[in-house]
Amino acid sequence: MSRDSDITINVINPNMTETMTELIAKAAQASAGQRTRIVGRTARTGAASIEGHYDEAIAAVGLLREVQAGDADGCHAHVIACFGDPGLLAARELSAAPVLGIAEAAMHAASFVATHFSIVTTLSRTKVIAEHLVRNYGMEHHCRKVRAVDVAVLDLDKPEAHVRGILLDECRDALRQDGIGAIVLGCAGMADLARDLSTELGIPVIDGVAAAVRFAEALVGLGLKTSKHGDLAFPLPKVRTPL
Ligand code: 2AL
Repeated sequence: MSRDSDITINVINPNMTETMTELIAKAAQASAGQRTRIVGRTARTGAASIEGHYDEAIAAVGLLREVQAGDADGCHAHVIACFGDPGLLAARELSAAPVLGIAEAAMHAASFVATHFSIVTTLSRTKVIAEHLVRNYGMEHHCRKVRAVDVAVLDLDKPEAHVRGILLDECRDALRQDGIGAIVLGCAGMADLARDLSTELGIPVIDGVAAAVRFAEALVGLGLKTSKHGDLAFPLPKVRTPL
């Protein structure tokens, strides 16, 4: 069993935008235990931002490559820092270390602190991705609504996009209309906003990067690894395109 101080977490941004990886790694380190080391990695192939099914599909291979790199470096756990959790189950097949998706982590965290939550994501076209995940993760009883602010992922850090104000308005609408006790932020690029929004709104606002990092620490601390019995066993040896 590892102590907190021994843990290295591989936080992978599956989109190709380095500035976003920096924001994510900073948020991950800020939420991590004092002596947990965060390694931020960026996918080298795929898309600049992930905002649809096609982007998710082409991002998956780049993501898997960074899982493999993290394993080679001896990381104790992996975090997929994109709200669609692209390639999550494939990553769990590839690695024996725990792999957490930020959507799955955020929804579980929300369900621990509120009976109902809503998700506030980026573009409307990505809502269906979050809705599918809600069903896949058995969260239909907890998630009241998936909302979108129609800000593109790569505009989130642009001052002229006024993201804080737009998110606050959407969260306030969710609070008034959805019968919820918590908000889940639906993009890794919103990681730096959760704390401030939570203070402003007076309810838990959950960033999946922080939640996944803390859950990863807990799983490593418990000595739990990804099961290699059944569907998450290492991929069968066969002819394949190398990663
Ligand atoms: C995301 C995310 O977290 N990173 C990315 O590129 N796209 N999710 C989203 N809903 O826009």
